[in-house]
Amino acid sequence: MEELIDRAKQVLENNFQDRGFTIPSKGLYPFQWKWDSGFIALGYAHYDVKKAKKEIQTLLDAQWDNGFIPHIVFHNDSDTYFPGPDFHLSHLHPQSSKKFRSTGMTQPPVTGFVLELMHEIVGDEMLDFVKKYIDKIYDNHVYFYENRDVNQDGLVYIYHNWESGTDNSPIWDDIWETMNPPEYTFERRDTTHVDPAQRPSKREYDHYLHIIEIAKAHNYDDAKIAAHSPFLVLDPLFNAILIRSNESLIRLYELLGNNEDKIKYLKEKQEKSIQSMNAKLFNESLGAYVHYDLRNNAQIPYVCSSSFAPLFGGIPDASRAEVLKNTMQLKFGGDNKYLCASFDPTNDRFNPRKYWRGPVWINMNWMIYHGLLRYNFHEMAEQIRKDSLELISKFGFYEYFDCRKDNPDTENSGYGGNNFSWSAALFIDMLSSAKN
Ligand code: 9WN
Repeated sequence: MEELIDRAKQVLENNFQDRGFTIPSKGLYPFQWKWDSGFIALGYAHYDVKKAKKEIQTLLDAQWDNGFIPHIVFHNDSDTYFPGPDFHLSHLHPQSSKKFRSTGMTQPPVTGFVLELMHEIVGDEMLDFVKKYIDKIYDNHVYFYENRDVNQDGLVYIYHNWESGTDNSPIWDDIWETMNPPEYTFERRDTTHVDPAQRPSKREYDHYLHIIEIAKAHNYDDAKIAAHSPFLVLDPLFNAILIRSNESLIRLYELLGNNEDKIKYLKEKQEKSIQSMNAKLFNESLGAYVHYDLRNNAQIPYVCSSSFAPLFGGIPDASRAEVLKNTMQLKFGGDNKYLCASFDPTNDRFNPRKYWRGPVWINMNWMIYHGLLRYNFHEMAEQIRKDSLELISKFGFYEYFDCRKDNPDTENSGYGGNNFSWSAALFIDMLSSAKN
């Protein structure tokens, strides 16, 4: 394992950029991504505090005046990725960063819980950093609640599948059916780095680009997006992460003292968010949390790895948590599968090789692991941690992995980008949590 830890550090080292941030994977993802940076900082926190801080700082440097933190920050130019800054045109929004070009969409708000865990890993040496940056993260949460909580029920919307982080999940298939975007002409770059069988299709990209064109036509205005975007979803993963990060901000503000107003605001939102999550996003017959389509005013009735993220946010009560664990065991578990597939392996839409349509992702496993621990499901937590470490040890620091233990297609079940930063960073974190 020591040798693998060194290799994990090497992956991060090689992906680290002079400007102080870490790319997810060479060639395939040449910029800074929001939720990647959070997971990457957790890895660094175990052995290079300076880099851990820098990772978060470079991300927050690109925050907009309205508190928004973009999903990609284009610190540098690169022609290995599409769509880049010239497509996204973040300057269309009047409050966008004047210093950095970025996308006009966001990603799951991990920075709150990351800040708390960095403090936990490093100790009080982190307090000055926490003090300096916590308000920026708080502003990001206020941004969500004031601009994206359309029903005022504590649940915030995403307007693009790239905001979910689970980009081509079968969850979105029914939404694509409601749209008929033009056939755009563009040059894909991802499929020059990765086998196209493991990536989204051209037609899926047409949908992705079309939603951005609509948002751009409204200068990325949140209210107009809420009114006009064909994609408007309440995502259990995104909201569970917001809730988990609220909790961290509350605890950190309590530790710092003198922040009563902010604590009060967060606690009020927290209570409402948890209530609504349980009332609106739980599907009794599936025994899992599901997505909710705001355009259609209906749940999207499929189980995927995001369905278990509420455990990480402490959202279900004990008996509902038990139901969730059993659903995971029944549909995603068993002797011939690694936990946890990104989409229900018993469903027709499951594809074990394609991006978010089935493969195992290490960041999801890391959140589910902590969620299971939170509810004292020690055996299953240990299973998911072991599976994650085994997948990496056997196949390498890949972006995603086949969940089939007896994969007939290939000897290497590692897919997507290799030397992928969050797989390396969370490998380091999961190994160290075993020692604790
Ligand atoms: C679009 C960087 C990102 C991750 C996402 C993952 C993938 C991008 C892409 O890579 O998405 O954001 O081009 O496919 O799905 O979760 O943050 O690693």
